Amino acid sequence: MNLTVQEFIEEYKTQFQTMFAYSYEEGTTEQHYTALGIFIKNYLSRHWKETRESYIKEGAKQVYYFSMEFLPGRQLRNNAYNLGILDIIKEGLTELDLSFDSIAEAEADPALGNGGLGRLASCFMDSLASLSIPGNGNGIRYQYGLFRQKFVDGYQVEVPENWLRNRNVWETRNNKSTCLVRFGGNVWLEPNDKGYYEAKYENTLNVLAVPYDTPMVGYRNNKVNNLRLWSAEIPVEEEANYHTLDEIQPISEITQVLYPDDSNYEGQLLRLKQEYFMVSAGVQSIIRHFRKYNVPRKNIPDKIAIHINDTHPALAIPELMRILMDEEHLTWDQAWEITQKTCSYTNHTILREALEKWPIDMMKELLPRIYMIIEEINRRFVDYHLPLYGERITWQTAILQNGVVNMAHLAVIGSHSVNGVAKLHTDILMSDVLKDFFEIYPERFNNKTNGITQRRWVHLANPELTALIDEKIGEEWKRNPAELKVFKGFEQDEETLKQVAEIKLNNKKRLADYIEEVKGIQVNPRALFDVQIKRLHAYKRQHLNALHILHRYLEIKRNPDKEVVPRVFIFGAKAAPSYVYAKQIIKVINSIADLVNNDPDIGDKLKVVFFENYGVSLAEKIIPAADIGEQISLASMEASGTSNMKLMANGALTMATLDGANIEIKDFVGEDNIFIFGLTDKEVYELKANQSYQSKELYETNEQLRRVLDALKDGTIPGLNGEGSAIFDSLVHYNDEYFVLKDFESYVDAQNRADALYAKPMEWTRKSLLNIASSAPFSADYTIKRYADDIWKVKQYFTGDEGVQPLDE
Ligand code: CJB
Repeated sequence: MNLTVQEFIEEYKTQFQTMFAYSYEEGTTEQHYTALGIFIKNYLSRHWKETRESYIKEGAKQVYYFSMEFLPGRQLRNNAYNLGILDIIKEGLTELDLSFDSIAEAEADPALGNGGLGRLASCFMDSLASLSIPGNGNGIRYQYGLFRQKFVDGYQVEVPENWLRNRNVWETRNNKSTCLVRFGGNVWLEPNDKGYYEAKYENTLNVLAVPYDTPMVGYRNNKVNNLRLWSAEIPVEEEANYHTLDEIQPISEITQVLYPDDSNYEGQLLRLKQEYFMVSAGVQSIIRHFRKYNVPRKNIPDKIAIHINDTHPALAIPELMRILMDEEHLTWDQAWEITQKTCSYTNHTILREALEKWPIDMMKELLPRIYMIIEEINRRFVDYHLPLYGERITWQTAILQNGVVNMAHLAVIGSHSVNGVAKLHTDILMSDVLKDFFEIYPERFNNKTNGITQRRWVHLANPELTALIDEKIGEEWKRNPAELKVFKGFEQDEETLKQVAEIKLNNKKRLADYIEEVKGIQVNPRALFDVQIKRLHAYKRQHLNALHILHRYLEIKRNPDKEVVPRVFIFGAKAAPSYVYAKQIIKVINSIADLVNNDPDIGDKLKVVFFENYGVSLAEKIIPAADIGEQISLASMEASGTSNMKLMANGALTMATLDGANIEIKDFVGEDNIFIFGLTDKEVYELKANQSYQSKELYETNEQLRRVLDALKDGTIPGLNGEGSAIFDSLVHYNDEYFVLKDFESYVDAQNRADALYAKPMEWTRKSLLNIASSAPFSADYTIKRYADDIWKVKQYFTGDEGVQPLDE
């Protein structure tokens, strides 16, 4: 199907008129977005159908990525690009006097996730399709996504995100594939005359799970995979039983809103309901689909891989057991073997507060049959391991402990593979967080360092840079990221360096205009753009960044005549609504911004910009314009990070602790081309173990630090209502849990090194180029290839000579 510009124009005009009964000239931008989205969806629908059919025809093993979060970002541009029709559409629209860019901005950005974990799931969807791997997403169609963030007087205020207000052009409601999910009631097992036990239910709450399917378009390979998001409804045959809104509430609330907590476990009944709802619907529909393969049930693991993205979907394990036993009538042992071979689990964090532990009573009441199965998994686990490993290890690894169901333990025991998301993180899982499991099942543990899709984060977000790379090394890198290293050959080429610098400057000018438009702050595009974009969390240490800004401010005030490298500090971060400390940090940074941006002594030397409502679309604007990417978590705490990869791929230099994937970034780019500072993970562990850290001593002995800390509470920063003091107290009086003060000096040092380098533009740009050229290993295509080969054992399905070629690392 080779669409021409003229064909597009004709078809688009007809399409518009058919939809709106107006001619296209009269359309609003929003209408054009809808018409264009539907045009593209129609265009890809044949591939969508053919891809699905070909997987069945080929008997292909399929992977199902179960995730409570997906952050796909806007899809119009991405889909058109991957289909290879973006330029044609742009040209066609220009001829019609329409702007593709403005139309694309009319799309709602579906915020169906909190942060890195959700975005990773979506990068993986893009890579699965682009590598021609049969891979599907399974998640929840939240009616309201992550809250929209506003700042009022510098405080975060949360507003509902009604992303479905206008029509979602990408989804297809699939009434044919609904299933029933049961909650509560009584369950018992009854022997029947066929020789097996039947599960009997009474008084259950029955919920209809309705799938909405969204195409996941592969990069120029005619492959379209499926993202299935489930929505909860009243079963049609039970509609007559529901009379009031209150009665409907227990059902409609299930898929109403995404929990806004990132790396934090809340233990609320509704969340458990959501998790089971998604998992049960997903597993039921997979097993139903499996029947199409017409192979014996013992072959389920040859045809299906279920991936558990963090513990949130870990109930897939008992749910698969339930279906195999209660509905497919397999024995426990048969079902268990299949389940373990089918399921695999990724851990995304070592934060204790994020590890899910559900009260047994809650689980028993909400999911009685599932709880029975978990109890039995646990009983068999303990019986088997007690004689082999003894009391300590067995009880520490049990699923049921002190009245709770430990979901990480369930996930490890029920899976054949457990992976971390960066080398250091996996090491910490094996040596600390899951070390007893590592002793029992060493063969299950493996590392899969995260990755990002260059298609969205470089090709589309940074078209000028992409064109430059194409010009210098050809286009092969787009299909085979390893080719990007050829770009390193240009590190001494002055002309290329000038072009790289100019592209960065252009991106910064665009961002500067945007900053002026939305924040009313004028920034100098030639200043160093220093970016920290991620969830607001104490371990990510946005407050360390804030202390450094304060330090700079005070220095400029003390030495107004000293030359400084001008900087614009850029933040984007949402805090969980109930996370008081994180919200205090937001307020303090906003107040520092007010102080700095309005001080006439400061001028262009220092500006602070905190964007509201950080998300995928904003990231696409900020990242190409960044000079420095801040990755300053306390070593050992950030499992991987992925903004570090996106920023590096766009030529930002990384300001980093030796944490998560920063370590691998350093290894690939070389330590001369990254700014490393701070404690190592080993030092952090030691300090914690010997309890020798006294943050107050640092405050008392380090004058520079004291000045900065005092500024938090002595009235230097306007508009604060105790937030500065709260942070001061946490750092000085409550012993600074995340070693902010301990790392402060070395951070300031690293920042000074950055200044010195920025003063030598060619040298800076050379390092920037080396970062771009060293970013290929962080392509999600590689990450996904490794998951496919090592964990899921799924193959790439090429048709003819189309498709992404096998990758050469
Ligand atoms: N992560 O975004 C989340 N949410 C969680 O609940 C737990 C972890 C993040 O996952 C990313 C993808 O693996 C990691 O890069 C990041 O370090 C981690 O915090």
